[in-house]
Amino acid sequence: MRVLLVQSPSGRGEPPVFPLGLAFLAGQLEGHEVSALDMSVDPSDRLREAVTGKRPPDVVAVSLRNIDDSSYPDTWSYLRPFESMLGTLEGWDGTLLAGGPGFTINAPEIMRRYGRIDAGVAGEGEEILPGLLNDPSGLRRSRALHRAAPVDLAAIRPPDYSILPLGPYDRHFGIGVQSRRGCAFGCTYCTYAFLGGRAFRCRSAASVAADIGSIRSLGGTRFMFVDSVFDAPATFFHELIGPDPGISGGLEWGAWIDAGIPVEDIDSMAAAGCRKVDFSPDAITRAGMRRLGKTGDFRSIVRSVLRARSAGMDVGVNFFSRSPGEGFAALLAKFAFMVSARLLLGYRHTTVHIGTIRVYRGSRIAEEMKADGRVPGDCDFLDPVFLPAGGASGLLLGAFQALRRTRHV
Ligand code: B12
Repeated sequence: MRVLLVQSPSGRGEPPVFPLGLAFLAGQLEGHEVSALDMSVDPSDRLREAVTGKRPPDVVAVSLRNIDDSSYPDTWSYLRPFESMLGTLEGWDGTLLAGGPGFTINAPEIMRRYGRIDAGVAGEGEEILPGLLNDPSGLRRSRALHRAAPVDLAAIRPPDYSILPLGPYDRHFGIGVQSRRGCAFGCTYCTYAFLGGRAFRCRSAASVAADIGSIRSLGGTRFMFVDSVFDAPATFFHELIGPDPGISGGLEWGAWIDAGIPVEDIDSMAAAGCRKVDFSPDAITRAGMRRLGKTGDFRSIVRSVLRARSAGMDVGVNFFSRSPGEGFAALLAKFAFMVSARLLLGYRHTTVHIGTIRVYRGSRIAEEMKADGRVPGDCDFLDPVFLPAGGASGLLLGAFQALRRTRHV
């Protein structure tokens, strides 16, 4: 069977992200003739040529990674380029399968909106896809939405990083490595538990090290753990970064970590080659963090940021402009943190992002908003719903965004 794996286009010039989900799928497709295209990197002619050429694919398996960029107030929709990509497939008579994180969050609505999708998979595709490929013509126009259960990570084969050249991805974010799925933290706005389950499922440290070895042997120089919180669970974290076998094999890497991480663990990460850490406290007050379902406090953010910078890492910190239980004073504190951290700890090496909560289907906030009538009970959140800052906070944020736009022109 000829299978073409396609990452949906971003539709604008932004740094591309290696299609790790497709690499995992490719790893399971032994016996098939597999090729891949990333529409964010390859011009759309390549897809047209592939489907109109002498040996067109029997199946196109498209990964819809993003729905929108969750930016407020100027939101970029990735569905428009996705739709024009579907147009490119007109005239091709094969089976179109869709999946991916963006797809999974809003699978029923996306299936309804885009009639060209023959069948969709919400969830992890490794176990279900090989079976679906046994009878692709049976899937043609079936319009079936398959819900895939979380896979047994010990039973699947490793991702195939050779599906695409790594160069375009390596120089931006680095290549994605996944050491676990799911998330045991119950942050109210987040989709990760919806996508991967409410507990961490860990791969073996040896298979993670083998992935990093593959990246290195394919010429990659940097990687990034795509895991929700790299330092949890602690035993697995220590197994990964422990001195033996040593995780990075000389490559630089980055990860998201919890601000409550013991500081010695930050040092161990630096010793293991980590060059970038990101924190998402999201709120700045203890009460605000609890309302978002988070542990931690401001002191632990400061302590961890300082330690990471003194260990030589770049640091990113993410906040929301408005989060439940926080008002104007908290927003001022976030700006004060942004300015002081960047000026005192290195402007280029310390980034602080103040974003807006984009409410997703499957998150706890979405359910609360339906229950208390802030959105209609049948709201699917595919067209973006935000929790923007209002009043004085909204004005301050608007002024900051305007200033930033002038600086970027
Ligand atoms: C890591 C990550 C990043 C990293 C990527 C780093 C890297 N080097 O890879 C960074 C920080 C760069 C990033 C950026 C962005 N991200 Co991001 N990211 C993630 C995260 C946490 C993991 C993605 C991942 O690698 N998963 C691991 C792979 C193995 O899983 P997968 O892709 O889901 O694939 C599996 C299944 O989906 C399925 N599958 C996938 N494709 C297909 C196709 C078929 C046919 C089938 C059958 C199955 C199938 O099988 C695969 C294997 O199980 C997800 C959240 C999450 N938990 O998924 C958000 C997520 C994908 N990101 C999201 C967003 C919004 C963005 C940005 C737009 C943010 C921004 N404002 O800039 C950008 C877009 C960048 C771009 N050009 O695409 C959203 C997308 C949904 C949406 N809101 O539109 C997510 C879901 C987070 C969220 N808010 O809910 N991201």
